[in-house]
Amino acid sequence: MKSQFRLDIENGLKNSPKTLPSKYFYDAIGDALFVKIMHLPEYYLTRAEFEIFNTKSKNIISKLEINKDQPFDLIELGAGDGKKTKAFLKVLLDEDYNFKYLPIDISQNALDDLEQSIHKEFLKLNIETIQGNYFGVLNDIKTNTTPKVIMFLGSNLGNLQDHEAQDFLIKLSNALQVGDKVIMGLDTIKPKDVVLPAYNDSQGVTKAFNLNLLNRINNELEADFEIENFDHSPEYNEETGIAKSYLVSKEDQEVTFNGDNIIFKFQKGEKILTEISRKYNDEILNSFLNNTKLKQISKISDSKNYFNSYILERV
Ligand code: AVJ
Repeated sequence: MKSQFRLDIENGLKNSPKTLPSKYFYDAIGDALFVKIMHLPEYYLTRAEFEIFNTKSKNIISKLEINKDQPFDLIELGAGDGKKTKAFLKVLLDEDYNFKYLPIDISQNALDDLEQSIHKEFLKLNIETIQGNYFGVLNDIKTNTTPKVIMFLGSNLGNLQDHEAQDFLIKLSNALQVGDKVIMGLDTIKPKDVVLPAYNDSQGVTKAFNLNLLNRINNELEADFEIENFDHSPEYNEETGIAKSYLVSKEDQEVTFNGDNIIFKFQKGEKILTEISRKYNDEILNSFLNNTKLKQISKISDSKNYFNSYILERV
């Protein structure tokens, strides 16, 4: 039987135009490259969101209206290295909130590192890691009535197409009980000269991150992509707020998947869409929340207004 990975990749390459799902960026090499991306001078997103948690966690916590006597679950979707969350956890622990931290990530590798570092830095913290994708996890948390705060940071929602994001928000809303909260970190729509370099850094880390997907396919699906025959090419539309990353074929070429003898043809200049990074404003977020029971109750921004932490309540 074909693995989900193989099915998703082969189906994406049968599409026209060709696509590859960005969730497969994150193997061990992809995880490491993404950590590098978060430290790049051009990649403003992580710094801006970190600034919010580093300077305004108390403000965020006050908006969550948590009763200190009532234990709650702090569930983080796509936790990654947890750098921003740790600034938040520290304030919660200092202020004696009674909670369990449940980071969820697609990468077991990232979760293991996070769990280790959390144990070192926060001796008292009750943590339970969960490997999986967000959609699966939303089903699992539905049955549990412990009050919840869901963290969905890093503008990860931006990786979804608009209809998928709306579908995700409906599922999220349905998985929560009245009064539960969501902390949603979203990149703001801003000019091209700020956004594009974040996806096309001068050191070529983002290019390596994008091309690593082809390496992963070669390694795990016995394909023969010639990595040097593809270029990294990001685009950004200021009006819609949508950034897209492509891999562009530098020549007419064929790639064989030796596992099951499928051949894909690429034309010179042909683009494969590998990632969408949508940016948000209040209006777009609110329109996506329209069909849900989630309401925006607060918005906290960094000093440059590059990034927003939205607090949503399940009403
Ligand atoms: C983690 C999905 C928010 O889209 O900005 C960074 C991933 N891709 N550089 C983003 C990413 C290229 C990132 N997200």
